[in-house]
Amino acid sequence: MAGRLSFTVGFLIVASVGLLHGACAATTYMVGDDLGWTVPPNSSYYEEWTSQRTFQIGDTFVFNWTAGTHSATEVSTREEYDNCTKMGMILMFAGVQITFDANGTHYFLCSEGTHCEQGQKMVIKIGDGIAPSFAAPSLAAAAALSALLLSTLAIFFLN
Ligand SMILES: [Cu+2]
Repeated sequence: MAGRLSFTVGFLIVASVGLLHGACAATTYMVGDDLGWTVPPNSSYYEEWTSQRTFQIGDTFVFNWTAGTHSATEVSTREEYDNCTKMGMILMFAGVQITFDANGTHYFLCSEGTHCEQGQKMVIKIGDGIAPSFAAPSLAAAAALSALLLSTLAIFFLN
């Protein structure tokens, strides 16, 4: 699989702006609960997991895996998600945490082997699932703040 990676490796701060939303009851979710982020026992497992929950701005998602190689890969479109397109922002560290600071719909899958095809994929809908049409001016400040707070993650991009 590594041969398909182009090592455009950047270090990016994954923003967590929970502090900016102090008034909200932000929740930290362990993706898949006890199962974690892995090839699920049935292909609709993560769909059911998300359908039982309502997510909001400031919520954090922890992608945990303890055995085997996985990734939390965010793809851009529903089509890519449906097709298990393994191209996008790949977070390869078990325990990676992602916090969303705006409404929107995010598509995650595992880019390893056929894990996605076996159901290791998940749609996270924040709020109404509709992203704001323009970036809020505060985002840069939020990112700067987060840089002070959070660890650095390597982000791999697939070609
Ligand atoms: Cu996987």
